[in-house]
This record gives sequence, structure tokens and C-alpha cells, in this order.
Amino acid sequence: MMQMTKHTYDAVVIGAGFSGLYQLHTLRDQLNLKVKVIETGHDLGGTWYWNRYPGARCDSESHSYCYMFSEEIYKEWSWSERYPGPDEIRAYLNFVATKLDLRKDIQFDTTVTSAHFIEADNVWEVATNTGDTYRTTFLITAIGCISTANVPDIPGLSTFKGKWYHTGNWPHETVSFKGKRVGQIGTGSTGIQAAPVIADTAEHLYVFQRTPNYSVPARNAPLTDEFKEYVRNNYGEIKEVVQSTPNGHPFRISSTKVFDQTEEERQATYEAAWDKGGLQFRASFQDLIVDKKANDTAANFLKNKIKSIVVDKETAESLSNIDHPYAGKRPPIDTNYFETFNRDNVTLVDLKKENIEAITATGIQTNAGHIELDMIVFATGFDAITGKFLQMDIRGRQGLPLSDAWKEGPRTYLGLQTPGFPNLFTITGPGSPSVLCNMPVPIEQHVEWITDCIEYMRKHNIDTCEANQEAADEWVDHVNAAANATLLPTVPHSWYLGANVVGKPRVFMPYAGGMTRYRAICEDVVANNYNGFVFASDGIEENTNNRTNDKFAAAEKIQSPGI
Ligand code: NA7
Repeated sequence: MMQMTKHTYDAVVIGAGFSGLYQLHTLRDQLNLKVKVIETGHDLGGTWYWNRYPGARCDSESHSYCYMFSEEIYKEWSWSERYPGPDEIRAYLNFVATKLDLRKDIQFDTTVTSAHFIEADNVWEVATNTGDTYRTTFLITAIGCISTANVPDIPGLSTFKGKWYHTGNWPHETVSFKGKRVGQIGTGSTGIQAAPVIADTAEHLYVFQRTPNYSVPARNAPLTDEFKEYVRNNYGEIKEVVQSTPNGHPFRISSTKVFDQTEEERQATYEAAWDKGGLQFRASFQDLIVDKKANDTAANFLKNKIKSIVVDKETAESLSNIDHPYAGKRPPIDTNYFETFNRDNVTLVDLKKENIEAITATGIQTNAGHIELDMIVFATGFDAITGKFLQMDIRGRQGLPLSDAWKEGPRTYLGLQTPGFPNLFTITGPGSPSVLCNMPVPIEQHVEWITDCIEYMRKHNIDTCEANQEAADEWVDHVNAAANATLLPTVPHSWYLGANVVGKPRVFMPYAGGMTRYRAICEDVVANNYNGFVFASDGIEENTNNRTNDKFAAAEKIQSPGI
């Protein structure tokens, strides 16, 4: 029989990645709360514990993909490359965890299966797969946005005799492609990183492409001593930039509009951005993500680059036949992705020309023929942002399941709380700027906001904090308005919209209004007595102020999106 142990905590945090580790630190070490972090993985790292696929690398630059809350921690760590890989990110998180003595309060190898709000006691009762249960006043999800692997339901997968993997659940032991015929399905950020590395050793790689994608060279390289020195000496300036740019990256978005420049000047701007590499390409002009005609100039530049790199004309055509605006979906950055299609051992399978009919015992059957494979790699993305929430049985007031509250799509206030779920805080939940930013920036802001809110509650003997329905409805409208001011919702097959998962409601989930605007809104909410949140003690509401926050009411205020 399973041993049942009941624990009581002030706060339970789900997840031991960037968010969970920092949340543990602030609640335990600043507020002196009794905190437990529950983590499925055998070790810390969050998304970087699972994402170890070939070529995996963060697309934020390393000197900004880290905590900024402590100058000491920032300066003690030194990154080795322009973009950090999973091993280095885990080493960094381990360094932070050791420095702050975090491990002792993390329960690894444990998955939260349910969390129910017990109204009579104002506590959350959290159950896990190990049989332990936890009673806690505050429940905080730190579960990441892209942590639920999406394996498409292609008939016949169970009959496949070779090995298959999803990139987001990659084995921890080395997977050898030597002498193997590998089929890779998916050409998003992940597939674009993986293909060149798999092709290096595979006997043959078949890349199954449903939607062609733009990509800009990452231009990854070891960091020079000079740059490391610059990072060490300019903590304040780097922090100022990442916290004042809409997307949290360590570079400014140009204030120049596309048609402010002549054709010749524009090409030179794009060439320079291409040579520099990375997500900074997207920051070349102010209006790239809001004006389709402006975007077309970048799109055409990138399509021409593909055609200039890929030698085989038909393959080049298939790769550059892109149907959506540049950066309308998450823009990948790569190392030799398009060059990979010039190798003799790589074949592009264009799923606009042929369909996958089934997976067989020995490969993939399309309507054009059978491709013999020893291995299949699914680079097919995630049930993003809401997937992990809905895998847990979360119930709020009157037993309301979160899956019911979000049936038509997630409805939160500021991405931080859902009406009906008191004292449940969601770091980078739906409606947060999250994935449209360099993630550690919204994470730090959310963690600090939640910590301040809990501190306020304790100081004022408040039992519960709960988003009010009207505030959440307004926020959802604002999230939609922010998205609609950009080209992002025009891409029908985007995971931002949930369109990559069968049956998922099509709702634009992240907040595209920018991290700086978002931060100002959150500060304004606090200044206005936590406007839109209901505080209650002994069941009596304490702050019944009217909602006066007009900061996010008007869509026309969204001029520069936060991506
Ligand atoms: P993405 O960006 O969701 O990409 C998934 C890819 O898999 C994309 O090319 C999909 O094509 C393709 N896909 C998904 N299902 C299928 C099926 N059934 N058949 C063929 N192709 C399919 O996930 P990534 O892991 O690349 O990136 C996720 C984020 O991780 C990324 O944005 C970064 O933030 C880090 P589609 O475009 O839907 O036609």
C-alpha cells in the first residue's frame, strides 16, 4: 500500500525551473514562509531538464538569459557562448540553487496530480503521484509554457519497430544516429536546430516539412574575454535595457520604420542584421510586426536568402514557399539549417505536395511512397501554455475544475490569477507576456509581484486573494486587442493560438502588449489597492474598490508590440 504523508506549508510551488527556484528563494528567504517545491524531474532545470535534443540551445543571448535580481549572482557566473545550451543552463541553475541553498526544499521525482481548494479552511490540498499530500495557503504554478510534448496522432506509431523520440522529452543518455535512416517531423525552432546536428552523423535524414519557416543565422560563438569583461562591468546597464525593452532582450528595437529607408538602405539594414544574427533581426525596424507591407520586405529578404543558400531549386522553392509573415510565428534562429539541405544525405519531404498517411513498422507512408526509417524524431512542439495546467486536476471554489473555467480558452487577470481560484498564482500563465519575451524577465517580474502581494496579505491579515471576474474579462479583451494590433493572430497554424493541438480552443494566449507596458500595468494595479483582485478575511471582502484602471482599455494604445 502506498504511504500517505500529509504536509502543511505556507506555499507550495510546482516546478523547479527558473520560476520555481526564484519563487522559493523570495518566499522562503524574504518572507520566511514554509515553502515546498514539487518537481516531476529527477533534478532541477524545468524545460531544460527535458529539452536535451540534438542542437538544443536557447535563442536568448546568455548574458540576458539569467537572473538579474542579484548583482552578486550575475557577476559570479560567466557564460561561455553567445547562446547557452541545456547543459550550461542547468549548470547555471545548479550554481544558483547551491548559492541560495534551494535544493533542501525541493521534492524531486514527484508530480502534482491534483490541487483542490478547500473553501472551509481557505487552503489548497495538493496530491501527488507518490501518495503524499500537501495542505498549503498559497499554491504557485511555475510549470513553464512549453513543457507538454505534443506527439501527433499519426496512425501506426505503435507498430513502428524502430526507436522514436519527441525532442521535448529527449533521453538523458546519448542517442546515436550513426548509420541510421532518420525521419524528422517538424520544422519549428526545434526542428531547425536539430536537423543539422542529426544530419552530421545520420546515414540519411528525411525532414518532413508541413509549414516552411523563416530562420536567421544564430551566429553562435564562444564569448570573448572582452565581452565577458563587458558583461561583468555593466550589470546595471544590461539590466536597465532588458527591463525597459518590450521583449526583455538585451537590445533595443529600432525606432525607424521600414519605409523611412530607401530600398537600398533597407537591404543594407537587413544584410547587417543577417550578419549579426539572432532574434535581433526582428528588431531591425519598429513596424515589422504590425504592418504587413513592412513585414513583406523582411519576408522577401529572408526568402531570397534561402534561395541563395539551397542549391537544389525544387528544395529551395519548398523551403521558401512561406505563407505567413516573418515573426508571425516564433522566429527560429539556426546554425546551418538551410545549408543542411545541400548535403547528399538529407532529403526534404514537402508535406504540401504529399501527405503522411501512416507510420508503418519500417517507416513513414505518404501518398507518394514509403520512406524506410530506423528512427523517427518528433520535433512537433508542445501543448503550450495551458497543457500542463490541464493535465493536473485543479479545482477552485465549489469544486470548479480549471478545465471548465478555461473551456472556451484560458481567462486570467494579468496572467497571474483566474477568478474562482483564490491564492493560486500562475507564473507566466496565459495572458502573461511570457513566450513573447526573453523568459527570465517576465519570470522575475511575476515572482516579485506575487511575493509583494503575499507580503501585503500577511501584513494586513488577508486570507485570500482572487482575481475578480470583471477584471479577468477586461484583461482577456485587452490581450486580444494587443494581439490584434499585430500580425501574430493572422497565422492560422500558430501555437500562440493553440492551433497546433487538435481540439484546443483558438485563443491568442500570450500578452503581446510588451513587458514594459505590462510591468507598468501591474504597478498601477498595486498602487490602486490591488485593483481587480479581491482580498478577503474571514469571508469578508476588504477591497471593494471600483475598477478604474484604464491603462489597458484601448487597443489603439498598442503601438509597439512586445515581441
Ligand atoms: P513548434 O514551433 O510548434 O513547431 C512544431 C513543428 O512541427 C511545426 O513545423 C509543425 O508544423 C510541425 N508539426 C506538428 N504536428 C505535425 C504533424 N502532425 N505533421 C507534420 N508536422 C507537424 O515547436 P518547436 O518545438 O519547434 O518550438 C516550440 C518553442 O520552443 C519555440 O517557439 C521556442 O520558443 C522554443 P506546422 O507549422 O504546425 O504546420
